[in-house]
Amino acid sequence: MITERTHPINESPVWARLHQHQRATRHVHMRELFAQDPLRFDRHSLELDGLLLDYSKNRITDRTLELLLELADAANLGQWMQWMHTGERINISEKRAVLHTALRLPREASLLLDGQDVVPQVHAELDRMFAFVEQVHSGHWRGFSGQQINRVVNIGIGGSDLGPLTVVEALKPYAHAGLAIDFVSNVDGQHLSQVLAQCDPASTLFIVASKSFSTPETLLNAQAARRWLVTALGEQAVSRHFVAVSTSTKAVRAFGIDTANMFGFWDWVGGRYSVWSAIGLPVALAIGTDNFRQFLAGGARMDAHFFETPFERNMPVLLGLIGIWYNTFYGAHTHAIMPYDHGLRRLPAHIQQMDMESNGKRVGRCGERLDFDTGPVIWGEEGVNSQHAFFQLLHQGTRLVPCDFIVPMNSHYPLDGQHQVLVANCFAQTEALMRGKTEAQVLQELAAISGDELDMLLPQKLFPGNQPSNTIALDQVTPYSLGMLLALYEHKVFVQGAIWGVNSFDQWGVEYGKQLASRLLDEMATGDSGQHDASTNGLVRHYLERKHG
Ligand code: G6Q
Repeated sequence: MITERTHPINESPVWARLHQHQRATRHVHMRELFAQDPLRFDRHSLELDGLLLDYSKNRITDRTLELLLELADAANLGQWMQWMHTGERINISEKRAVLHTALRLPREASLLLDGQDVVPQVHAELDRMFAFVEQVHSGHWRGFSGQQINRVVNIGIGGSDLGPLTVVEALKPYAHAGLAIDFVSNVDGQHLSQVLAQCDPASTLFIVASKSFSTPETLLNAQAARRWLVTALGEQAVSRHFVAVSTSTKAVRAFGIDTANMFGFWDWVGGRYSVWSAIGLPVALAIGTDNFRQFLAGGARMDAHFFETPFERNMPVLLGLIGIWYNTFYGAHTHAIMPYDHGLRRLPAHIQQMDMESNGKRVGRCGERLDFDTGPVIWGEEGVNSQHAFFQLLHQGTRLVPCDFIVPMNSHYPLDGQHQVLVANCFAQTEALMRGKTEAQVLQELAAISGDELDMLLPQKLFPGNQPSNTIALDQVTPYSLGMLLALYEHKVFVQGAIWGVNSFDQWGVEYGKQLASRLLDEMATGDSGQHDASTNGLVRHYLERKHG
């Protein structure tokens, strides 16, 4: 097992050299870099199977990249990639391998974990899942009273929700006709109630998705859905209307779901990396098995690129390093993700979870304290809409906010040239953020004004520019390209975690959250306002006094 404590990366000589380099180059404007090098786009963009990554609009020079690549070597990135790839237990605190990439391996591949080949297990489970999907689609799997299933409700939260939800939304153009898919995650009764109001019990299938099968929000929603179904159709209907996805057969059985209707996965698949496993069941039901295979193939294509390409041409490595350049050496606290595609609107939330749960850590892999900032705050919204909302701050605020723009070159819904408007908006934003608007330009615009009014308006109409962005252009959002895109971000997060020296695959903060509410719940049930701080005690008392009934 890998437990060897290494020197924190900020003690490596290249760390100090990167700080010096940042101080020496921080006033260089990207406008100058583009002016000096007409081939900057060609030199700083990469293409892989219809996915273009343009990273030229970044505050980087050849020297920056050289130093960042040295940083990757100093952190032993290649070794960590190899360890992940071959199933070493790199999730040290939980003593687990990290093998979501094995979920995307072709049937003929092989990968040994503790002497056992995991690939046949992965494909056996995929085959079971695909057979089930075919049964539902063909109408062989029917509801208890003989009706065909026309609505699926996935009950899960966190990794058992966001990944599949993002993919189902993004791939709506591939949706199987006659099957609606809903997702219920929040324990707030609104969520389930509003979805159930749309459902007919006789034709609804529930997927209870939980790796642990012990997450209270999911189990409470699942129990409520079960009561709703039993009230309408009786106890015997449960086995035709409930399936489970989990790593725990015992917990699924204890909940009362027939384990013949359970699809499994393994402890070496982290929740936020699990959409490629049986957690992807709602995706497979939505888009069909061939499309799901394409999604896996896209992920596998990015894996091959990641594991086999030299770092200087490796998309996830470059994205990770450039992110570290801003986060660590410029002190940028956040990173924005802007999909210019309505279907991809949940992508920022999915990447937010993937990144912030993985790298939101303050200690190193072996528990050592880290004296530098790690994972950034990831945020974002769909493009165009956000231009009319928060882009003001990006253009003229005081903060450095690196952005990723994600845009398909072709739409499934082109609507008379509207897609071109979308693409033009996306590119124009990246240009404006990079270029800004100079004093000379503003003076020209304000030629008719002078004196105090000019003094007042001039600074307000200036745009500093030099705001960095990456643009990821997909030929079209397809199962394959989406697979590549998600795997690209998974590996970017891995690269950053490996360099900062954190364990990107545990999540004690989430576990803590799971424990916190239970004590308060007990106290609320007994009417005891508890022994907390004055604020928490006061809030509990307030709730107990004000709640109806
Ligand atoms: C993901 C996290 C977390 C998890 C949820 C749901 O990596 O571990 O978001 O997915 O807490 O957990 P279960 O799938 O076990 O219900």
